[in-house]
Amino acid sequence: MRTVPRVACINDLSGFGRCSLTTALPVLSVMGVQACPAPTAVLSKHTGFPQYTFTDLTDTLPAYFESWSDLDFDWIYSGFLGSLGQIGIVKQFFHTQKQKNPSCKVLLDPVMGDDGRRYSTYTQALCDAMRELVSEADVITPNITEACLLTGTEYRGECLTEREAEQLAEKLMTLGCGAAVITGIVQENKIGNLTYQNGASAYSAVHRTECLFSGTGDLFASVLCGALANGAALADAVSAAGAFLSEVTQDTLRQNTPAAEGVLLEPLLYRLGGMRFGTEQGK
Ligand code: PXL
Repeated sequence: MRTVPRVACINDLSGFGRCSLTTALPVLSVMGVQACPAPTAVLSKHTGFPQYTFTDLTDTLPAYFESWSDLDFDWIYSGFLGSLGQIGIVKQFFHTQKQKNPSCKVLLDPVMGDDGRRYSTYTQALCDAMRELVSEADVITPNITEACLLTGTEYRGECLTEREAEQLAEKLMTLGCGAAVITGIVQENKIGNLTYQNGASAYSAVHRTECLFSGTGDLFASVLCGALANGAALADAVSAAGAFLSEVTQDTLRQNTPAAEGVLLEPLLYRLGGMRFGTEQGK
């Protein structure tokens, strides 16, 4: 590992609403990770707002990645993919990078929907292609909606028992990923994440706020990525991300800001800078 781990962040740039790259870049930087953005689309606001502009950058990506072919990354963190062609290009980038550096790992956040619904830009064909991309990932972080879309499971709300979540994770594992973290599992006043790796699952939960803020999945995956890139074991990275998210959402709720503007991570970002993680070795 380099002194400063290097991560390729494939995600959109949304000018307003705290999500994707505007979340990933500050989080990774404060965690001591070099975050290299590859923007998949530029939006004036994220798609949760009533109006926004959307500029698809698929055509720019092949040359962008080609110019990165002399670089190698410790992790690739892939988020919102805005078109079908993009998924193929990203898959090729995974292959090229893994060939260059066999220890390069892929964290894939299959950003497809939330609360039982697909995002407005997300077609069935995109869902199918995302399912294939999952097979290339070392770790995936779907919420329940995304886990259902990926596995063809009927969505029955955010409340799942640990056993139901484990069964959903087992289905995800059949898609070929190395590990799966299902986020946002609701149990009464708690919200939890189920991690499935090496044939076993672990569940951890934190206090839940009533309000559903935009971009929480991006914040979770970004902190997770920062921890993993620093050598944390997956279970420790999941706990760190869950705990940080809980703090930030509770703080945001007190400020009473519109849910679409996302969680107010700025005042608490500095806390991520103090986190220290052990290495995977010996765990
Ligand atoms: O937070 C996920 C996300 C990422 N990128 C874009 C989005 C959303 C959710 O609405 O619209 C563009």
